[in-house]
Parts: sequence; structure tokens; C-alpha cells
Amino acid sequence: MNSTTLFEKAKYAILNSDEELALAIVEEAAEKGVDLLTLLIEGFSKGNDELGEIFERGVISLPELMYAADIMRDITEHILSRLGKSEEEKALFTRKGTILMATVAGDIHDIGKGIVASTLRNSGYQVIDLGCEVPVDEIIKRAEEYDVDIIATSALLTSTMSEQKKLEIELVKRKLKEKYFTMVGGAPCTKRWADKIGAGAYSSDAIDAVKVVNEYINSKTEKKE
Ligand code: B12
Repeated sequence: MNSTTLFEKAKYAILNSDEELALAIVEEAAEKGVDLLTLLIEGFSKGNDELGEIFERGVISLPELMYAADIMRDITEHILSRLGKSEEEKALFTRKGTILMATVAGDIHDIGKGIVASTLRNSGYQVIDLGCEVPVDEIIKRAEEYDVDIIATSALLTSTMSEQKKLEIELVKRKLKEKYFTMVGGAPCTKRWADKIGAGAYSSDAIDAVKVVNEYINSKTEKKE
């Protein structure tokens, strides 16, 4: 079976809330040497997105969506912990830079942020993931504590995007705007939104996020040299 068929099966497993099948697909992919992060993004996540559209059309109820989301979350954690192991085996990554990630206050969506965090880790970055519903004060406090290079926030609700703006305002107020490069993401965010609030960058997905982070870190390193 080629990887495209596996991606389709992964999508099917999420659409049908079939956790047993989903776990079996992860095993099969691992045995065949299919990259698990790609399976997560191109398979399971695509199923999750489609489920969201089905929910929006009123075909399934919120409890059904929540049930499927729980499975998606389990599978995401399962895959990420497996990748964690191989990360350890790959041993000492060069620490290219540190990124603080958080889903903003009032927002519990963390699946996409988890994927971005893991992809960045796999690309050699240290990622401190504060989880979800994180207030701006806490984000800034932790950024200072860990002396990070980038603060990356996720917002999935139009009502919580304002927290990303609040972060920019607070950074300016505390004279920290020049110290941290900020990055925003999540389905309702756009480049226009990032420009409007004065964020350093917007990124649409995990792969693009790595490109943006690489560009920023490289330019920062060049300036130092
Ligand atoms: C799964 C889901 C849930 C799950 C969340 C589980 C979890 N642990 O995350 C549950 C069921 C709990 C949930 C709850 C709710 N949800 Co919901 N949910 C979704 C759904 C279907 C999928 C989100 C998802 O995980 N997508 C898959 C991931 C991989 O994609 P992603 O998050 O977009 O992330 C990618 C990119 O955006 C980007 N990215 C994400 N974050 C970041 C951060 C950075 C820094 C960068 C660079 C990139 C980046 O990279 C990721 C990987 O490519 C969406 C619909 C949709 N299609 O988006 C609705 C959706 C987001 N939810 C919605 C709503 C309304 C709610 C509820 C308010 C429902 C309710 N009435 O209670 C609550 C919110 C509670 C709260 N306070 O947060 C709405 C939001 C509408 C809006 N525009 O405001 C949506 C759009 C559905 C809809 N159309 O109605 N939800």
C-alpha cells in the first residue's frame, strides 16, 4: 500500500471516529517507514478538517464532533510521543533557537499548535509549549524566564484573536517588542491580521512555520556575526 492510500485511510478513520483503526494505521505507517508527521498532517488532520466542515453544515452534532476531536487528540499525542522517542535517539540536536508556543486565553484548540510545535522540534528548535488558554501576562512572564527567541501564538476562534493583539500591545508597553519576534497562526488568522496588529509573521501551517522560523533565526544569526 502506498502512502497516499494510507493518508486516505487515516482520513477515513477520523471521519468515522474509529480509534482502533487509526492506531492500526499508525502502526502500519511506522512499519512501512512512512513519516508519521506527514501521516498526521496529510491524513488524520485532513479528516479532522473535513469533519469540521461536516459539523458546520449541521450534519453532525457538537458531541459527535467532540468525540472525534478526542480521538484526533489521542492520535496526535500518540504520534508525537513516538516522534519524541526517535528525537531522543537522534540525540543532541544543535539548538538553533527557542520558541515559546501557546494557545491564547479563552481558547482550548491545541491540535494544530501541537503539530507546529512538533514540526519545529523535528527541525532542531527547542519549543516550550505552554498549552492552551494562556493569558498574555503568563506568556510574557515565561518568555522572559526562558529567554526565548520567538513567541508563537495560536488562536482558532475569531473571539480570541484579540489576545494576539493584546500581546503586541503589552510587549510595546513593557518595551519588549524589539526583544521578541512574534508569530501568529490558527485558522482565522491571516497575513493581513499579523500586519494589522504588528506581529512579526503569520504562518498558515507547520511546514511554512519552519520556513518562517528558519528565515528569522538565520537573519538574527547573520546580524550577530
Ligand atoms: C477540533 C475542534 C474543536 C475541538 C478542539 C479539541 C482540541 N484539543 O484542540 C473541540 C470539540 C473541543 C472544540 C471546541 C470548540 N470549538 Co472548535 N473546532 C474544531 C475544528 C473542527 C478543528 C480544529 C483543528 O484541530 N483543526 C486541525 C488542525 C491541524 O488545524 P489548525 O488548528 O487550523 O492548525 C493548523 C494551522 O492553523 C496552523 N496553526 C495553528 N496554530 C498555529 C500557531 C502558530 C504560531 C502557527 C505559525 C501556525 C498555527 O498550523 C496547524 C497545522 O497545519 C474546527 C473547524 C476547523 N475546520 O478548523 C472547529 C472550530 C475552530 N471550533 C469552533 C467553535 C465555535 C468551538 C466552540 C466555541 C464550540 C462550542 N459551541 O462550544 C468550542 C470552543 C471552546 C473554547 N473555549 O475554545 C469554530 C470557530 C468559529 C470561529 N471562527 O470563531 C470552528 C471553526 C468550527 C465552526 N465553524 O463552527 N473545537
